[in-house]
Amino acid sequence: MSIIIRGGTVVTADMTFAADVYCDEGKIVAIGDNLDVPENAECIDATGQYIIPGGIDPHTHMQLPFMGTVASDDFYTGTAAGLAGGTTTIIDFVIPAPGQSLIEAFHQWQDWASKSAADYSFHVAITWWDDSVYEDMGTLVNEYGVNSFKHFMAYKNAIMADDETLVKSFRRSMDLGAIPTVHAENGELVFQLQQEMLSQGITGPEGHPLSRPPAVEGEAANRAIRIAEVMNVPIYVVHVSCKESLEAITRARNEGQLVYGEVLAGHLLVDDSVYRHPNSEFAAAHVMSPPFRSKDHQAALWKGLQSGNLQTTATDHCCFCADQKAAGKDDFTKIPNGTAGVEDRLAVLWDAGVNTGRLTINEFVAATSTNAAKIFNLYPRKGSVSVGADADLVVWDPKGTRTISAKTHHQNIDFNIFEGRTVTGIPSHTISRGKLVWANGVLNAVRGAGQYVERPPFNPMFDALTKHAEVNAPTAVNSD
Ligand code: DUC
Ligand code: ZN
Ligand code: ZN
Ligand code: ZN
Repeated sequence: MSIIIRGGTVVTADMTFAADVYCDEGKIVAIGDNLDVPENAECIDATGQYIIPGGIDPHTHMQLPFMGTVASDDFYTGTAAGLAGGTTTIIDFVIPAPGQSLIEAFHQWQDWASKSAADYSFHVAITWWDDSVYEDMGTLVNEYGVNSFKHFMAYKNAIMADDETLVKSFRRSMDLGAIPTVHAENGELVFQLQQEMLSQGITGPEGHPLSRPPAVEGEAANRAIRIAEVMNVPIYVVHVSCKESLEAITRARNEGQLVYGEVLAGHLLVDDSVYRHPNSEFAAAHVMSPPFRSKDHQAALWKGLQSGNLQTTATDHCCFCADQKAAGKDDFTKIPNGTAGVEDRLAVLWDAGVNTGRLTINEFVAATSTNAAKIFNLYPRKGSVSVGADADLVVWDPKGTRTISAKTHHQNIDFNIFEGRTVTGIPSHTISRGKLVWANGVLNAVRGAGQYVERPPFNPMFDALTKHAEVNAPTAVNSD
């Protein structure tokens, strides 16, 4: 099947131009004026609309076994919802159970993800250290197309990586040409503060943000960034939610360190008043880590995105329904952490970013797709509108509107953190690997159509970094 998109304006991270785009066999094969294409090509009229690269959500957790339950959106329902919202690639996380081999866990996730409707790739979490982890990291990079490793600095007594694990895994990542990423929260502080809240009789969801204040995140972000500095490895900080961690990133970038930061659509748009809501089920539905923050932090995050100190946007899509959240009704530390958003990210960021003048349309494309493709080595196959790239495209209608609601969304969750928000700017069509899967409100996601995308290691970037370290090596001080 081939598709010709006519009459639209192509928008990439660095260019805006009128052109037709022709896709065949899952690839973009021609871009230009009045393209001559086979008569049987399906034609999409994009007059008055933009043609942008499909969104890449670099942070999702489909069907994650977590905190005694399993996330309710599986790889099919979750990726299908993503396609309805213009996201054509996700990077999810393999999180080995304690003691489970990384390779075995990777195969387990591959099996679960085989029903994906959109393309997917994996970060792999390093949650403890031993010789088998060292070996398996090499296998994952060299044979399985994994070039990023995740470290949870929170979740003590579960998946928390201690400093030894961070140091050794960062060094191993550098040697392999993979990038370490961190969930930055000091897990010991969270644990102690949780005990304090419970002992004071604070058992409801309002205890969640009190046990995870911004300093807890700032400490961990700064520690991870300093460890990366000493190990001379680039680092990516996931879900930056507050000024403290943004400041740690900004300082390091200003000193020439290769540090990247991700911000969630939820953290940009939802504030911490949700935890003071009189209905504790509503508050529990917003329990995620790091928690939603006050408006001054949100303003700082927008500036971080505008200035380029934060490069990517994600969702941390990890759905739990009300009956699952109820496991923590008498103890907030047992509420499964996570909120949804894979379907809504592009629209809410367009509405709150482009429509307000905070972001240009090109910056929007960079922040929702291209930058993630570059940082995780998917570019230009993903994140671009160029000949030879995968035909993952969105026809974006800047005038279309939608009122977001759990009643109409495609995500398998009974709640939406953006409930009632009316957005202007929506995908009219989504093309995934050359197939039209979303057209004017009709979803045609195909179970199993998504493919695993390998991400090779980053030799050029790491070679450059090694040279940079040599140039900057301290020289002997002459004593006279
Ligand atoms: N935070 C969440 O809210 N859910 C999944 C994992 C995480 O770090
Ligand atoms: Zn996290
Ligand atoms: Zn330097
Ligand atoms: Zn996460």
